[in-house]
Amino acid sequence: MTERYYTTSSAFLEALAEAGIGYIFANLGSDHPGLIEALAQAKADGRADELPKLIICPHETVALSAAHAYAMVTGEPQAVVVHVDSGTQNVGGMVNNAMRGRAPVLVFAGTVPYTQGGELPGSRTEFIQWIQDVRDQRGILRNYVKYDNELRTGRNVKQLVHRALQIARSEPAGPVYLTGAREVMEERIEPYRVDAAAYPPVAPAALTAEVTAEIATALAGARHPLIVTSYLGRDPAAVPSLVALAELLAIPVLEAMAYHVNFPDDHPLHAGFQYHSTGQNPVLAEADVILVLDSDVPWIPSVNRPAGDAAVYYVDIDPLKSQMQLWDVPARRFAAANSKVAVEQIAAFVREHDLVDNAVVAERRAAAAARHQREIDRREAAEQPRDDVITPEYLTACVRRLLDGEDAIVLTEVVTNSKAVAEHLRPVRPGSVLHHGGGALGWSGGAAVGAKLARPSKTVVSLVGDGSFLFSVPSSAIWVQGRYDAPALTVIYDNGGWQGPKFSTLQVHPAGVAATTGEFPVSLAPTVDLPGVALAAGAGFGVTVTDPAELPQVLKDALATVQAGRSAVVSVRLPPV
Ligand SMILES: Cc1ncc(C[n+]2csc(CCOP(=O)(O)OP(=O)(O)O)c2C)c(N)n1
Ligand SMILES: [Mg+2]
Repeated sequence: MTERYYTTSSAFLEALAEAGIGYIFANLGSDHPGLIEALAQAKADGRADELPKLIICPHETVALSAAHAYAMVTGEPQAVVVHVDSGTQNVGGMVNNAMRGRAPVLVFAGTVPYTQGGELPGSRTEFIQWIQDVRDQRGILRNYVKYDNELRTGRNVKQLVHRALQIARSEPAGPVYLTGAREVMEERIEPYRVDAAAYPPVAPAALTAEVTAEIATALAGARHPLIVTSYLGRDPAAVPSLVALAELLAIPVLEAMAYHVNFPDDHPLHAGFQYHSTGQNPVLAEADVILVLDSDVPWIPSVNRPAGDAAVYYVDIDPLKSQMQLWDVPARRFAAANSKVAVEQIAAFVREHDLVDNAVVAERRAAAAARHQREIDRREAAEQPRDDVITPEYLTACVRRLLDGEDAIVLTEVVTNSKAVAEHLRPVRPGSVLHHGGGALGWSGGAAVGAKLARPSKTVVSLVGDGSFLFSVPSSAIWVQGRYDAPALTVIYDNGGWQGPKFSTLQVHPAGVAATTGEFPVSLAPTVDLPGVALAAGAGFGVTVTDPAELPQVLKDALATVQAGRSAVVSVRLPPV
């Protein structure tokens, strides 16, 4: 027996701190007495600052999305602690988001004790420990994590934490899952140290010289080269490198299913945003050489695809999407590389080999600039206010003007209004817009907490659909925002329901009975008082807006509330689904 109280739980918490983790987003249960005792012990010893701070989240959706957004903003993982199988199931869809969004997060859950007669400290004491005893708890998350393992002793818990974090942080980054039984977490051990610096993420991968030459030569020789990207801007430092390559050869950049600032929207080479299209994109059709950089879905071939003879080059750290069952994008070359490194290599090759044909480049630049200007004119017309309704375009323009000059991080979860938001928010600052990158709605409430804790000096704004707002467990999210001094402005694009499934039905059955009778079960009437939910959970401001003329002032008042330290929710009524 050691002198000092020190258990697996103490070592686990120390390892997180030694790895640079400042926050544990936690929802606790009967599996956590070891952690609770270790934290209390550290506080009693005056060492609380040496361990991560617990952020209590009344719902696990909030916990994981907060850790996800924190990692997106900083590049650094945080931890999530949840309760056995039940809490693990409640992180639910948010782990799909962390996986697809390539966010490093360490999720830990206890398991029920494996002794029942008091054989070991931590042995079963509560009936629920039989009820929560399932065959494969780790299997709940195995579809979504890069690594899962069970802590079996405190004597190597630090090595396992660092290994899990090293895997989580290495590209493609993603969540990892550890479990530990109550007896293991109670095990008394000798304090020990492990050097966290010896577990760095894998260094960025580069293109080979041959592939660099092949892509650079193809782009330089193309008549209509095109770059398609979806999430290169997850690394804000990659954006200037992409701009440099695009400018060098006057290559237009098309953002496909993009929710980040991959390329500044005000740049003449910005070739627009491609979301769920119903028709062929002319820029894509015209291209003869296409470099796809960091994209899961560069186009949807049933509605929109490149010309059959276009030469496609695919660069992504995971170019074959081995975690997707069906994925089929024919290309001339696939290369696994860090996209920032790759575009810098391609640009360097072009310069070193003097591949720029100035006349061709100038002509292309002029054509792109003219197209960009037409696009800006079209958007300006679309965002003009109307007397009768608030359009998503006008609403987004109001948000853009509100945030002009503001150092803001904008989280988006607006589903069918994604294109309107991208086109009218017109973001230019890399890293200023975040989206989970996954398939599960309900991220933005918790994500706002993570973004604000990561960058306390910034203003955090969430733009969300009404359905997405309800998915995000708003009572829990707003409460956490209030308790941990992480205020956010939430603007709800309230179209009274779920436009998404209606859109899907119309795509498959454009002239079906649902379409002709209007029988779509997607309305969320009678309307929930969405700002009222937020007010009840502690928000300082909650208003529903129906009048286009009132909108700018309400948004200003809401922002002022956030800047004074309390969360604000503005629900804006759009034409109903
Ligand atoms: C967790 C989860 N459940 C269900 C869905 C399916 N889904 C996709 S879009 C959508 C509607 C979302 O509503 P809202 O946020 O109001 O956006 P809108 O479709 O109205 O633009 C739903 C339910 C999902 N993506 N994630
Ligand atoms: Mg909606």
